[in-house]
Amino acid sequence: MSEIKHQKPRCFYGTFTRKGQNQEVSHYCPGCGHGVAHNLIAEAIDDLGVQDRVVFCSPVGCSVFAYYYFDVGNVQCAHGRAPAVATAIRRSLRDAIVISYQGDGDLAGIGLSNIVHAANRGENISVFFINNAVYGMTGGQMAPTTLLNQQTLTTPRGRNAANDGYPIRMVEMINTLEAPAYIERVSLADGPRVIKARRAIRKALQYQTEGRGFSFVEILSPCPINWKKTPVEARQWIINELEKTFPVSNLRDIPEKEKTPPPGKIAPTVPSEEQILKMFKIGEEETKASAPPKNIQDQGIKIAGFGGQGLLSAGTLLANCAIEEGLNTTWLPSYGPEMRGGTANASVNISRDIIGSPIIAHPNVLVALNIPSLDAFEDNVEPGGIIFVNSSLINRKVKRTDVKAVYVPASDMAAKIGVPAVANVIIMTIYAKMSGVFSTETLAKLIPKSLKNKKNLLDANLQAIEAGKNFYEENCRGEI
Ligand SMILES: Cc1ncc(C[n+]2csc(CCOP(=O)(O)OP(=O)(O)O)c2C)c(N)n1
Ligand code: SF4
Repeated sequence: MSEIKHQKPRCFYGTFTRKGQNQEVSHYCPGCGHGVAHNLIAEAIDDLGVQDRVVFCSPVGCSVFAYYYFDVGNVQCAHGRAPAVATAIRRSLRDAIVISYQGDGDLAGIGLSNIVHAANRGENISVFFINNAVYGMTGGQMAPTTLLNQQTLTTPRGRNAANDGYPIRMVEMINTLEAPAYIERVSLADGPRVIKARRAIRKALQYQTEGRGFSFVEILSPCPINWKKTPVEARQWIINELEKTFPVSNLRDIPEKEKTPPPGKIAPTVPSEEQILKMFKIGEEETKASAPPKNIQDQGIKIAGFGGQGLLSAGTLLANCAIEEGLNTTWLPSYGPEMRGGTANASVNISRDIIGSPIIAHPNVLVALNIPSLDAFEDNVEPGGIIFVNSSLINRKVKRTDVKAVYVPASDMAAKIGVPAVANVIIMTIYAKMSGVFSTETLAKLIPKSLKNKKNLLDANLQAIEAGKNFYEENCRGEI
């Protein structure tokens, strides 16, 4: 009986069943390098006997359908983000063999920062980088790795350094980083080269099983259809042209014992249950509700104003008051593109029930600290809601007639106290008195905690609470 020397890798599916026409054949073009690279990876997985442990992070690009071929775990990642996804899998599934398989548009274009940082952290993953010098799937546009003078859909006269920059050499760039364990560029241009590629792929996976850290294998791969060449011409072009800019070579191969410490073996990054409880202060006395939940209506509060008006910390103070009263809460900050002086807002939900989303499209309470905030959010307030207007800075009236407007000269009152940022505390005190969601005693109790290293402002904050209470007594009592 004759011995079978070569057969379809076991970790490929028996049939490549896909949606649509021609279901059971490969979706790659004739002569494409992706199929060869897949085969080499599949053989290595078989050889190492790790099929059950492999999680394949497939990219956006022609190889997006890798999950139709590999009978392993698969996550189809957002464009360029496979190294970040692979990192998460690496750190949460200790036994997984994690592959990040990416094209040049995916890895060196849209996801460049992802791969650099994963390499720099020395994640114990194997990256297979298919460099075919074009964006294949979308029809052959210029990629970061397109050669100078190479004609593509978007460089019909050839890539020109002055307009388009130079080809990016990824293995050389990764080789500037300290952490990676293994870096090699290989080619699929002919048989001997494919055998070397096979070895490199196998080594990258083998090293991962040994916990050596980050491996990066760049694979020069034909894309005959977009290069407008026959499969044979495409392979010749790799040797004649592509390999000149991207020389095939092993740039790094660090023996295990020389890696100190091997990044794959550093301290556990998944926190223990005890650490998680501590992180979120679960079970600590100070976060325990001091009162049973109040019977309140759900509150969706938006505090909006200039960055620097203290509205984001006012939001956290509000949320902490709710927690103190035994209620559920969320706090979601939103910053404008500018920093100090730009617009910002904080959304705070408060409820007796579990809160599904921190987003508040229609607040029932709006605190508008400046005109742009009133302009932006007035129309979104729920009918029957309240708008607190900082009338020191807003010289117009609320246009809506189906909401309650409370005009508080909060900035002027805060200026009298001597600390402009306490304007929020004045309004929050009035809100607390009107709504009954939390008491002003709770507010006063939590203020020292919220001030952290600004304890000198404690007195001003307590004065602000008194000013808010007085304002409520004089202007709002009995209105709600
Ligand atoms: C966020 C996002 N931007 C752009 C696209 C369009 N797109 C799909 S595939 C692709 C290029 C893929 O090229 P490459 O990574 O080189 O892989 P190849 O197809 O050559 O294997 C682009 C730009 C997309 N799907 N998603
Ligand atoms: S377009 Fe290029 S990379 Fe994509 S399947 Fe066809 S030959 Fe392969």
